[in-house]
Amino acid sequence: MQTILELEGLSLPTQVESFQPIQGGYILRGNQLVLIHSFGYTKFYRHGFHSWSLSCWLDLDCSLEPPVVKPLYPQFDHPALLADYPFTGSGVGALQGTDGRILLLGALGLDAHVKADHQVLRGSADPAEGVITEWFLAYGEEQTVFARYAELLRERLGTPKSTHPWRVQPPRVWCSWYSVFSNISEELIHHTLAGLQGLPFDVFQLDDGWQMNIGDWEANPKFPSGMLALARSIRGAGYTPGLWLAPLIVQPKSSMVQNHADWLLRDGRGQPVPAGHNWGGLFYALDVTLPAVQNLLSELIQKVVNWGYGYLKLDFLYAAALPGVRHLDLTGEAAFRLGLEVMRKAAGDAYLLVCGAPILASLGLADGLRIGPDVAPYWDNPERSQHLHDHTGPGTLNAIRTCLGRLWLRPLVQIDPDVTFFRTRYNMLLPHEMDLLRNLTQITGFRATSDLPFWLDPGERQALHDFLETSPQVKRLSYYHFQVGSQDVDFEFVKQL
Ligand code: 9PG
Repeated sequence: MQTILELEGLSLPTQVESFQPIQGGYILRGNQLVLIHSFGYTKFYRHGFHSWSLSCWLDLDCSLEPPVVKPLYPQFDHPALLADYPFTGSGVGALQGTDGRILLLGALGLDAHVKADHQVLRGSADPAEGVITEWFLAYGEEQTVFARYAELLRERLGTPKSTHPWRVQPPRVWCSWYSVFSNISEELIHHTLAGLQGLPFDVFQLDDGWQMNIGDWEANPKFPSGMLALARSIRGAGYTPGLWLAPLIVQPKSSMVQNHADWLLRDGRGQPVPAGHNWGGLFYALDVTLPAVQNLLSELIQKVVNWGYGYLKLDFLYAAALPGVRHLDLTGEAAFRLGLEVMRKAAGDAYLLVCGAPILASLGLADGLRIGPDVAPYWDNPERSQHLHDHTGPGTLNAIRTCLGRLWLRPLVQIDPDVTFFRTRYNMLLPHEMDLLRNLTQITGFRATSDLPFWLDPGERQALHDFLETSPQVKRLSYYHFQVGSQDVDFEFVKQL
């Protein structure tokens, strides 16, 4: 039906199946919504598909070009959002009104996209047959409107049921990735554990580099004593063992692909769906709607939990939500959520940090959610950001920008901005850049680092110690401005794209 919605002094010609006022705005129903606005070339809030995807406010008249490198597209964003890049949103989008307030359109279900131009705000959803998607529409102060949207999402998607003390205060994590990347070994882990003694971390997390292949989740020859023995050593040192896995993707050389090619997510022509390019080649996604794949996921998670890992970083999860033809007739995010539910159940009380993960579809199941791209010990890589138009690549600027755009998720899930740095060794960040990242971490409350203890001088080690011991008061003064303890923090630089 066509109607004119009256909202906080706005009159919005709208095409919708039905609508109903609710505290703070309207609930709209429809799989193809059209709203005519009169804001012209204003600012648009874009919300990317998964952890690494660009999320920030953009000028509708800016000329942000789509990323250049096509084989990496799945790692950047959802294909439907890249097709109309950049004025698209996964689940939610918003426009700034002439008085500075914002008009938010946010789906309350999965597999929904928002799109805008200087005249129209659209919502489109692709739910299961016969289902009509519900949306929240509101006009108001940015923080109020996002808070109300988050509340409605929580009613629909829940929050994790865990009674773990980490529900109150996220764990403090040492992660191996941002110092040695995949060059981890049993020896280095033992050496690092010894060096960390006295630093109040909760979790010691091994990242990528321990496994045989992506898809073959057994220890490689760099871990001759095996993963169970390693977990014992980590626990013996006083930390909860943490482990990285990418359970929903597979490398072509993995025994999983060799033996079970029928488990791969496929396109309409029966070809495996490429899920990205990394580890020296392309990789594929699993069809998580297959009972055999669900068994495999359940067994994998139980196996690593039984080894003794109580904190699992589940990475590259977006792959299972890509468009494709599935055993069950489910759309991408709904299928992914089914897979995550299976892993949640198998994990029991273990903490699940999801990464490279579809955002809305992870809510209520994940304990922690990475909300931005990888940080790096440098500010930006202009070859990638400027010349290849990719703002999802590793770098501190990219990470800060997208994390800032996702702070509204904090009431729903623990939000992980990625690690922060204390070392000056092997680090090109300037002191004020390190400060900005550290302040972002305090704003999210999720504290982690990858610095090797023997890279830190005594002052840096002390700074890390203090950081782990204190949580300063945080006040958001505006979208870009914060007070963190006694420091005024200005993130306005992220506007420059
Ligand atoms: C391990 C890492 C770390 C890191 C994750 C993830 O090719 N890519 O586009 C690409 C994107 C992200 C990425 C790696 C590759 O990082 O975010 O914390 O766990 O995997 O491989």
